[in-house]
Amino acid sequence: MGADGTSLFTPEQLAFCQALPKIELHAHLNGSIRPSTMEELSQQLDGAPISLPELQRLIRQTTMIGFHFLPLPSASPTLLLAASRTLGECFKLFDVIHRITTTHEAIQRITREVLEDMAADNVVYAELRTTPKARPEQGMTKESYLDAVFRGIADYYASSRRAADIQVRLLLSIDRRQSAEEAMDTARLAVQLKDEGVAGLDLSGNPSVGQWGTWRPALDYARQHGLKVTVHAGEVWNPEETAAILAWRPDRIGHMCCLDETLEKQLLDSYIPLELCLSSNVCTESVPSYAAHHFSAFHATGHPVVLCTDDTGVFATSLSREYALAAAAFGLSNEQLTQLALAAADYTFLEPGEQRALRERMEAAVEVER
Ligand code: 6MZ
Repeated sequence: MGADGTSLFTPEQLAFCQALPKIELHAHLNGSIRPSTMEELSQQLDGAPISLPELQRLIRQTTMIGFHFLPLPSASPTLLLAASRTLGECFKLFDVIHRITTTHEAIQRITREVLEDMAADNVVYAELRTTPKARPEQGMTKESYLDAVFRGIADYYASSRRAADIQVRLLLSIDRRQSAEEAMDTARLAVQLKDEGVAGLDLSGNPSVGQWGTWRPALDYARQHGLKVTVHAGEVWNPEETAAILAWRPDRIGHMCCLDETLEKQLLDSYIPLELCLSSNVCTESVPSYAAHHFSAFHATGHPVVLCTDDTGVFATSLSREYALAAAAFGLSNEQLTQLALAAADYTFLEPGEQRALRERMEAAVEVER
């Protein structure tokens, strides 16, 4: 198996998945940064520039993993991060990424590029999530951070010939390192920006940090004000928290790798849609292998599941690649892959009429391919 996992599926499987119109419901903005942009931004920092060697050193030091240049057929040699780091190492890497994406310009740029990459991968609808950040030393408030994200989206629509192909909504993330007050600020901001394309709130961040009770009032507030809520749960073994999250009934749940029989039954009974990220879970060792991933068991029971990428930049993946991995690991037919992609429309945080329109648009695109 290559470091990028390409030998895990056939070129035909990947080509089919690339042609499939797809929905991305779990993608973190900063984790989806292009590695080439990461390298460039690291060299453009004012004040304390981080050169590539320094960045590599930092990454090796924090994750014991280096960069690998892999030649890709359609592009110049591309910088990929080797896959396989534990969750703790992964969160140190996010801190490194956050050190090089501190300006409004950087946030605007990575937002545009993430949308370009998704559109090129035939993603027709995306809910992009990010933690609004205040950086007083950069003159950045949570509001101005989000303005930069909105400008990045506008830049994408202004510059792309295929602009109409991808519809975007934002989810604001609460980081588990944040206090109840900071979480509430983010929830208020999300409610204020409902008409600007913010569809919901997300709880994410290092799963070994913090307590569910801290952020729950903010999630309650968002829900009471008509926003949808998705929560990362069960990324590590924490049965009390996972049970409490299930009892709260988020509109969607991410990961759910670490479950016992009771929790699994509770989840199945809840029918809450699951956002599943194969590469992320395998790379961080939240699950032992693709073949052992819980996608298969949940999909087989008819539980609502949607394949997502999590962090394309960190895990060197794309949504097509995630579909191809699932095709190969679980023996999914092209028809099953198509139904999986179409079903995701029902789990978006769009209004029911918008969900139907999205599904019809996807069905029309699938017909053209047939
Ligand atoms: C939990 C994750 C994550 O918000 O700065 N994030 N949270 N589990 C994961 N699995 C690997 N991957 C990413 O994007 C980066 C942030 O998203 C969350 C972390 O809080 C990370 O700092 P933004 O755009």
